[in-house]
Amino acid sequence: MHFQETEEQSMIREMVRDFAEEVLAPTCLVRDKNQQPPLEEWAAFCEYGLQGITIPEEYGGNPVDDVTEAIIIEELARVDPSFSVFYGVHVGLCSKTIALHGTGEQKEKYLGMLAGDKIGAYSLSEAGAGTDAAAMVCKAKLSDDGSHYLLTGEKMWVTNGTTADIYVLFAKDVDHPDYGVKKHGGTTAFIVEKEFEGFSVGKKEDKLGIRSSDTCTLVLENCKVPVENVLKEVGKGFPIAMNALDNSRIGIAAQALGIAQGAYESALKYAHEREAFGVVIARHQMITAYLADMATQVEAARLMVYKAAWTKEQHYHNDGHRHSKEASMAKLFAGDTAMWVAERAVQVLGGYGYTTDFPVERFFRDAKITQIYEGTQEVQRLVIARAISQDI
Ligand code: COS
Repeated sequence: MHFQETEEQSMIREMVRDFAEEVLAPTCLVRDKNQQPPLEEWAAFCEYGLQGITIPEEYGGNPVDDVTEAIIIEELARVDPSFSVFYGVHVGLCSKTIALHGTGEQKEKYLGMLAGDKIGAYSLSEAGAGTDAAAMVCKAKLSDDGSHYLLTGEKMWVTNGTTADIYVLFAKDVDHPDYGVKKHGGTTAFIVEKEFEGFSVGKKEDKLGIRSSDTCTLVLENCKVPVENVLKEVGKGFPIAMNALDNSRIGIAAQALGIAQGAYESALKYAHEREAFGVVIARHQMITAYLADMATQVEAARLMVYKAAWTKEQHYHNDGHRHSKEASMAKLFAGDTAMWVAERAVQVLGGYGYTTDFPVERFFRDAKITQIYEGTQEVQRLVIARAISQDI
């Protein structure tokens, strides 16, 4: 066991950190205020080729290991949490899911685009099916001539929903033998293009945090999806959805880690500059203790996130086991750490921390979502509890 980054990981970390500080930092506050998606920044980021890290080389990608994926997301979130989730959904929930479950033709067609400048999204949740994903009611029905499915219903909480070109989207095939028998019966994963007939973008949410990442509903009105766009097999979509979440919960944990790191660094810097009672406030014992606790929590979260990413890598390549427990533990711990550290950071800055003059105010708002999306902290506890019960 060793805890050192590889040379390649350090090189990529440095490259992403430079990009985040030079390109994302100058615009992130304005984008946050205006709820403006980072499209220009995305185009600039695509120059590095890192949009294809979950895509095999034969389809135009530049694959990296799972720890490196976490490092990239962490570094983006350290400066701009909105951009990190924009990116994490593209590489994790969308591209990776197609890479894992797609046919040769699907990979040829869609991964090539996603390794280029097209944006990916993932759409599972609905108004009445967030935590209880199997309760989804969006329906799919095969056309009379068998050439396509017609999808109807409304999806919700879709990250990159307004900006994406390609969606991995879930609906239930009403003619599947398991439909209405099993709770998730008939659930099918489809690859949907924005231009498909009957597809439209609905309401865009006005959010507390990660405001430069767009979140919206999708409206499906007899949306026409060719049969060749079914991922894997009709009725086999629920495990695909769950596996995608196991993967991307590590991405959210990495985002939370980056938020905690960014908030901690802002507080540390401020505490060494700001004077009160004749000394910098970092020399006041209470602030010193806060900073020590923040540094410790961030480091503990980092260990859990990288361990979960490493476990995912081992399972995919070696034994095929699930990494649900490690992913949910990392997401649970790192999400709570992000919230706690961001709150402490605001406290260290006092009144200044409550203003938009310093980034801790944004980190504080952004941190909250890491306790909510990709399954609330309550869902993570449920997944962990189920996994540890199977261990005995
Ligand atoms: N990987 C692969 N397959 C999985 C899996 C995983 N991690 N977890 C469950 N499955 C499979 C099960 O094996 C089962 O398959 P069979 O019916 O063939 O036996 C099926 O999926 C149903 O599993 P289960 O009964 O455990 O599902 P539940 O309805 O109880 O759902 C939770 C469990 C709550 C964990 C799930 O609904 C969930 O993760 N919800 C949160 C969703 C979420 O994060 N949404 C927000 C972001 S997406 S926009």
